[in-house]
Amino acid sequence: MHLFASHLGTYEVGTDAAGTPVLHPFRHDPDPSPVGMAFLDLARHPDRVLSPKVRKGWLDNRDDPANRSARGRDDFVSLGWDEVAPLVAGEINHTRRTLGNQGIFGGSYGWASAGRFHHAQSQLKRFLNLCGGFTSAVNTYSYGAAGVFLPHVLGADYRDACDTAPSWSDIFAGCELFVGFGGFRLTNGQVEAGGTGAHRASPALLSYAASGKAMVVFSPSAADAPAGSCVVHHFIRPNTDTALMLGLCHTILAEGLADHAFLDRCTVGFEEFARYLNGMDDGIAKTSDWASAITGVDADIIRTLARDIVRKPSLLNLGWSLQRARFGEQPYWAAISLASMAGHVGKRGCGFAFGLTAVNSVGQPVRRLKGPSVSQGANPVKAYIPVARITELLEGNTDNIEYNGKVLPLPQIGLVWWAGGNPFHHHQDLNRLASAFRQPRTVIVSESVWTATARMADIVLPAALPFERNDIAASSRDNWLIYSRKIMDPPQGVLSDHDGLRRIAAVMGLEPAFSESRSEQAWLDHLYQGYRERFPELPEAEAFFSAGFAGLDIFAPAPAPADHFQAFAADPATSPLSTPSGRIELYSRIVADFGYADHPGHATWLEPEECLLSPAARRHPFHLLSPQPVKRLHSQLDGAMPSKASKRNGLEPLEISAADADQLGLADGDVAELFNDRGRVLASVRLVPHLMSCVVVLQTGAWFDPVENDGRLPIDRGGNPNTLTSILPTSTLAQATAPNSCLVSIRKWQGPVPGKTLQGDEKR
Ligand SMILES: Nc1nc2c(c(=O)[nH]1)N[C@H]1C(S)=C(S)[C@@H](COP(=O)(O)OP(=O)(O)OC[C@H]3O[C@@H](n4cnc5c(=O)[nH]c(N)nc54)[C@H](O)[C@@H]3O)O[C@H]1N2
Ligand SMILES: Nc1nc2c(c(=O)[nH]1)N[C@H]1C(S)=C(S)[C@@H](COP(=O)(O)OP(=O)(O)OC[C@H]3O[C@@H](n4cnc5c(=O)[nH]c(N)nc54)[C@H](O)[C@@H]3O)O[C@H]1N2
Ligand SMILES: [Mo]
Repeated sequence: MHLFASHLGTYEVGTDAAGTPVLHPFRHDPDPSPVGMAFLDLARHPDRVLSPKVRKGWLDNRDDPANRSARGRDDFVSLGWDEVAPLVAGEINHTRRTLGNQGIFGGSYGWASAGRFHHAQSQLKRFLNLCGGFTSAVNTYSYGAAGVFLPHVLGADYRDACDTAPSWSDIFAGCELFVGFGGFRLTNGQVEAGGTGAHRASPALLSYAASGKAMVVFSPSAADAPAGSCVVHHFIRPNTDTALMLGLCHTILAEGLADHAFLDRCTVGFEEFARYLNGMDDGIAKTSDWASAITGVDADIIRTLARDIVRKPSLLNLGWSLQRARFGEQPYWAAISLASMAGHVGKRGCGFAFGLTAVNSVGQPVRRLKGPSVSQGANPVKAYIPVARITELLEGNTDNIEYNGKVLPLPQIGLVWWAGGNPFHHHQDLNRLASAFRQPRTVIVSESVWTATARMADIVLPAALPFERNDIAASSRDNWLIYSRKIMDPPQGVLSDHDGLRRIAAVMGLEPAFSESRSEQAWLDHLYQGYRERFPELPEAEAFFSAGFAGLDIFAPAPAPADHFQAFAADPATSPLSTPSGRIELYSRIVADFGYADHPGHATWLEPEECLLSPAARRHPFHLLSPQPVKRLHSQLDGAMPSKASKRNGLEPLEISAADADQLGLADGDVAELFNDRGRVLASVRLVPHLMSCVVVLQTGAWFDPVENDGRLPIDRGGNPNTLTSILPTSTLAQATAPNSCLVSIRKWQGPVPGKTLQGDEKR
């Protein structure tokens, strides 16, 4: 079978009546994503990068720092690979000479495309390590707060975003009350880093919701609750879930319902936490009435739910979105504390879970195909940043940042090289990021399309699209292995990242070490061999490549693995967690000793500077949420049909309630301007029935397209929410991204809508 693999799933390759290649759903996928079927649109995309490009001002004047202010505004000239390779090699050598290897930033965060060999960051990092190393980045935008903070509370085994949830089969078997904070955005579950052969997350959630078991969902959007006769949804003010959970904890404590046997056996620090709940030090008891005033959730609902959570075998699930907000560590700690007080941790399908339906793999009862990858080698440079501190790094105004009990020195950066990510989609406060990107001497971007990031580069290296090369795709959290076979050749002048880097490595005398003299097929054979060594039940290579797919348990899922916390809860002495105490730390001495005001030693309610309760809401009265896009994968496929069709007159939709729109004098289809002190964005008003008052939504991923505006803040006609969000971190501890804490004002746009800025490769 001829297959194409993507993060949105696997597709069968066919042809239409005219003989043009088309994608069809994979026959073994019970819930295929229609969005991924649009991938081939990119082959004809007007914004395709068709040859290496170099910015004119840089080419003419790269030794004069004044040229940098034209980044993002300048013309480009086309060069051949033979001309661009020595330019790139020259910049690497220049940076090494002047600043050392730490002057190269190669962190390159981003989702790139599925495929174990042609993974853009791995290829670039392998190459840069051969050049002597680079300043790197750690953690993710997805799970940046939880991934750093949870090891203090649950131990290092629970660092990974997909490792806390019980399996769906255990949930069906054991859970009678499922409480969701942050909701279940079903389209999110259709994505998996590395791809999948079978989407099972949304069907699993929907069948739970239809099972007649109780489900309660708290979210500012009613659309986050699945349909079901026993599903109840309550609105909650964004960023206040911690207060709700503390109110639940206080009720349980005050009514004598806490499971002290579990708390004594399996946790440490309950005493400190209880002091806080009772307001012994701050004079504020965290009662249900207190929580109600903060969250907007009725106090009776909180009290009733507290009793239900204790009495019924219950599971608390938190969306990852909650920790992409200011103080985003706290709702996770509060949920662990609440589940511990209820005594459900370790019971089958109960306790707490993070991210069920955030991506497909969370809670999947499958054996995992953890396999080999292309070695990145070792990085001799020790300097790194938590990934969301890129603006501070490039601005160069601070010498160091505090992070997780350490002080990280920030090196001076002369060369930035991004491959397989789009910071002008994913990072916050894009106008400020644009200024930061104008600081280093040279910016290189490896891209297939003219993203806003490519437009900010001095050198753009055109990368083949994922269907223009052969690869093996697999997610280490899934059980499918897919041979993603080339559908067409890349345009002349476009190379895969690997082949492009080979050309540059050749100029630097590093080619044999980089390629190990293997062809693409030899690399795929090598990787497949690695899988077979780990999983001998996989077929011979020849059989795999001709069938197009293989896997573990493909047609009969393996029995569910035991709940993570089962053995621990049964006997913490023999199955301890890898925390200092071996138990769940409801109070962490280590965290407390860091002394961070924004991250105390136990779960704590801290009011974000930007939320509906804060004084800043008097100036900018709307809370902007920026969830994952329904019709795209982040910024990928924004130019393809499903995403284009979701826009109006080319403008990204602003989701808003009818009552809020009415107050603003806005009607459906009007053009609205969202603004705050950081940016201005145009969007098309879309009235929706599911949002609470004063909460509006711009989905992520629309291409940032700033229109210069006489020295005032540029107007982003592309509609990217990150034009408005802030770089303020979740906390000093995790230094993670916090875009879901963002206030904006909204007004009707009176003037004409500016047209799209430069489009088409030939115009560069
Ligand atoms: N406001 C707000 N912002 C957010 C979030 C949010 O919730 N709210 N969520 C954050 C999260 S969780 C994430 S994960 C990030 C996602 O942010 P990113 O991962 O940066 O987003 P993508 O659009 O997937 O970027 C991948 C880029 O790689 C390119 N690419 C694909 N394949 C290849 C290849 O083979 N070679 C090369 N060279 N390039 C390739 C694509 O064209 C695309 O431009 O966004 C974050 N940003
Ligand atoms: N189609 C599609 N799916 C994707 C992606 C994509 O780009 N496209 N990206 C993938 C990636 S990289 C990631 S990390 C995951 C992210 O998965 P999540 O982090 O779970 O998803 P989000 O879409 O950011 O948010 C989910 C919901 O949380 C709610 N929410 C936001 N803030 C709050 C709050 O303060 N309190 C409460 N109670 N609810 C709140 C919003 O209403 C939103 O609908 O999605 C993945 N899935
Ligand atoms: Mo993510």
